[in-house]
Amino acid sequence: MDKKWWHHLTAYQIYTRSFCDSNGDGIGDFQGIISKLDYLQELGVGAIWISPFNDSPNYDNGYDISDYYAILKDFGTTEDLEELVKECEKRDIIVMMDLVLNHSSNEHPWFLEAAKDRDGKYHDYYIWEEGTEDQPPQGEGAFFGGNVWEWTPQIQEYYYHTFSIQQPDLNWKNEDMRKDLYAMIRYWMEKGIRGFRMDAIDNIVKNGHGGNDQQSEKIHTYLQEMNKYSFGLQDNLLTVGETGGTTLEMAKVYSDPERKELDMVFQFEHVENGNGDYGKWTTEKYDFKEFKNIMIKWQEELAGKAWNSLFLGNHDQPRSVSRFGNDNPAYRDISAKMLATCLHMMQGTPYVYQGEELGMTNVYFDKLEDYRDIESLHYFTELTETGRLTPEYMMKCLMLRSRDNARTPMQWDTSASAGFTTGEPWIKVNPNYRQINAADQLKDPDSVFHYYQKLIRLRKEMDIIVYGEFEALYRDHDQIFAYTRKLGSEKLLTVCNFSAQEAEMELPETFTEGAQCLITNMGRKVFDRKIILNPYEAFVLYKK
Ligand code: TEU
Ligand code: CA
Repeated sequence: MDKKWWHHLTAYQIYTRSFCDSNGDGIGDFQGIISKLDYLQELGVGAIWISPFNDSPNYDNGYDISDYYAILKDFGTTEDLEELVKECEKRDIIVMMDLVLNHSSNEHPWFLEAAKDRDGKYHDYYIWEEGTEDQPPQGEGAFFGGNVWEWTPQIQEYYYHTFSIQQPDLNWKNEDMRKDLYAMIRYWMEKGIRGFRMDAIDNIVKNGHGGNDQQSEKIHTYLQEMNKYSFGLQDNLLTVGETGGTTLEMAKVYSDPERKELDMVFQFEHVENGNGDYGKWTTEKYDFKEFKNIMIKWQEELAGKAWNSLFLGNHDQPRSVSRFGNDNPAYRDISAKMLATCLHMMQGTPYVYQGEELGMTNVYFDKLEDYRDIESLHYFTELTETGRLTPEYMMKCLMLRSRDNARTPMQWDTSASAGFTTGEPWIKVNPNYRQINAADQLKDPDSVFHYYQKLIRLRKEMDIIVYGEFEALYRDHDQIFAYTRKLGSEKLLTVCNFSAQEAEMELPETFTEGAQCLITNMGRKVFDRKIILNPYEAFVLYKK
């Protein structure tokens, strides 16, 4: 694998709205981010991916863009963004922008024009189908509401939307539309943006039967074109595609450096494991062995061919410690560190979601009125009104799986609203901020924060973590996730106990003598041949 400037870095995802509010309006903003850059520098991250910051009516918190060139007023101005980029440069951090190119807002001027006039230039920027008001075309259910087809009385046509009614899909078959998007990307590159996360990018090709063709060859053609006319023009950018439907085979194609598409993609197999009849709306826990197999498979299969992205949480997922670890106060910190160990010693680029580095947990709102997320509110209505799930059961699902779990304000300190805002936060703060917050953890050398800091530093310093060959151990064990990495004569062993019970293991021969412990979440000092792992224990041994 050819070496790339970004191979040693760890990225950090900022959900701006919930990160830090500088002016007391209850909404996080750019000046808030700027005020926390020293914190991020101390953590050691090399990139920040910021959630969409373009103008938007915010039906889906910015994932519905009404002006690709303007900054959402809640977040600040273009000057604030420029200042953010500059301040990041000083700290060796690149700013990655979230590009929402599968759809725009229904308030985007393109759409307003398109919905007025069948013969106008912008009509073809979206996807239309004739029909009558009571007879929509054939189509699947939309992600956040109703059918994918929505009626427009004024021109007697249906438009297509993968997500909510307020998010009409752009028509990628239209070359003018594509060129307008590429020009927009170049505009942000000139503003100093050094990376892009491509939202829902494998939805841009439709299958002609009211659905998306996430396996289409055409997606690759468009990505190559986009690469050529925008981010590929500079070699100092970093790109990652959000590809919810990607298979291993597709991922290899997307991120094959030779093909000039994307640097890497987010795959979702590991976070979708355990889904049921109604997708993620279930109270079932994830299946550890399946999870492990999926993680191993991606490590093995992409090795030498393409690059992995590594994540356990983001703004669409519940908090990783609540989901894959154990957020009971007795195990919270330990299991958060264990999960981080498991992920950060793998090959690929780790993405830390804001607050994960503190071990922030699910908020478990038990009142529907506390939820803000369009997806949660939509599915609550749809699944309970059709009688598929009872309201009581659906509330339990929301508590475990709602995207709002990840969207409560960042917990900075013990002051009111966790130091996130001096005003009224747009979504309630998790009351556990008195126990879990950045200020306390910065003072404590054993905190989850300092553990992440160490993992991030190790990746920066050690080639073996970046390039070492991966080999899984204990594949069938139902508590232990263990693997080695090898680079030349160097060897690395990662051991994690994913359970609340002790687990017995034997150290591989090579590591029984002369190995150095790089990191441990329990301060283990003795590494005998036979080891009884404590609940959620993790360690990494290194041998030269
Ligand atoms: O998500 C795409 C996507 O497929 C998600 O709907 C995901 O499967 C779901 O949220 C899991 O519950 C992206 C963004 O990350 C998300 O925040 C947006 O709502 C969505 O696109 C539409 O832009
Ligand atoms: Ca604000």
